[in-house]
Amino acid sequence: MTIREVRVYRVPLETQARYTMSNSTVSTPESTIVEVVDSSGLIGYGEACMASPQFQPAHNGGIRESLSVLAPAVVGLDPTQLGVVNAAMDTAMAGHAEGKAAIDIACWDLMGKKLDLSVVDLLGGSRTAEVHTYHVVGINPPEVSATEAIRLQDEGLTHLQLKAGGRPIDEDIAAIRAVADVLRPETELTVDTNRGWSTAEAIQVSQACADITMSAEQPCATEAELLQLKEHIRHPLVVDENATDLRSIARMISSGLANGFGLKLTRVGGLTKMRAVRDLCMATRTPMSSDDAWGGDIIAAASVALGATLDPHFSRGAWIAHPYHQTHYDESNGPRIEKGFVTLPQGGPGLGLVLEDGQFGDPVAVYSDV
Ligand code: 0XW
Ligand code: MG
Repeated sequence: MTIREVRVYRVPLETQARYTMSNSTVSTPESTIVEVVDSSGLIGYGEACMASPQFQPAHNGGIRESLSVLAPAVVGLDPTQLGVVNAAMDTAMAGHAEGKAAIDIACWDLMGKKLDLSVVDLLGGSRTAEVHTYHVVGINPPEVSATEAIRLQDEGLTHLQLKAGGRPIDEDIAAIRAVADVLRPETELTVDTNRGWSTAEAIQVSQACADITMSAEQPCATEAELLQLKEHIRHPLVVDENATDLRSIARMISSGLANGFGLKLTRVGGLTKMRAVRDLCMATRTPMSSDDAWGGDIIAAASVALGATLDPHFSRGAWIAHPYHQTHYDESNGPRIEKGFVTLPQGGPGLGLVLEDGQFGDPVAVYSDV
């Protein structure tokens, strides 16, 4: 079994429920879908989609360009030998974890289809009956955020991620207080600043909200700043944007900096690399989420598959972009959120999605062994 062809597609995702982060607004990102085709004609699917040009240092057009180097490096390899596939991509090109992730995920899907097993089973099996998710409450006036928090809890959400940053901290503090006032006992609150505060601002907000049970996610831009503020803040620190690979994650666990992580499959380079991160986080009892920046059913299915394999006690859930856009590649099996939990696709082996040959239109590029 070898990789015969890699096809690349560009798929815009119409976003209706726009949301704002400290430094960006998500509008209509263009997803990149990858089909990895083996010598028997079986197809595995992968996907990478950046939410905005600011969140993750990658560009949707750049992901497709990176595939012009990465795809030829894997054509002819056995897609089930994921160590070899990943080593070939890392040798061909430094960085560009997003393009590597799309190919890696497609190989997992292909391997599942070949072996008639789900990706969840290939990753070690499900540790939970249901994978919980969290929902973003965007940057808004306090009363708007509180109303949104009430609506989401009415829908069954028990994990809320309130965005902050990019405005005077008094406004952030007022929004945190307004949301905290309407939180139900079972709801967990994370305040995610997406790198938006200075260390002084992060310390001031944390101290002003010392009476509120919440976590502070990525309050400042760099690991050095997080180290500086760590001993002065009153809340557990969750690292997102600075958690880029196994090495940085290991360092932030062993230094005691991170109390948890918001992890993105495409930022660490796919399921193979995320599996190693998962094992490290679970061995060190460090909570993590299994998310991505944005995207459709394929990346959502991969995120929830890995999310299902986490020890529930140390799982921060799996985030998917679906509630924010209306696109499903597979109407019946695409992951959906029901009462705060994400459904796992049940359409068959691999990622569990049923996708039609040709449904993404004409490929923007094809890399093959002929
Ligand atoms: C909410 N997310 C998982 C998706 C967005 O793109 C950003 C991210 C976060 O936690 O910052
Ligand atoms: Mg975050």
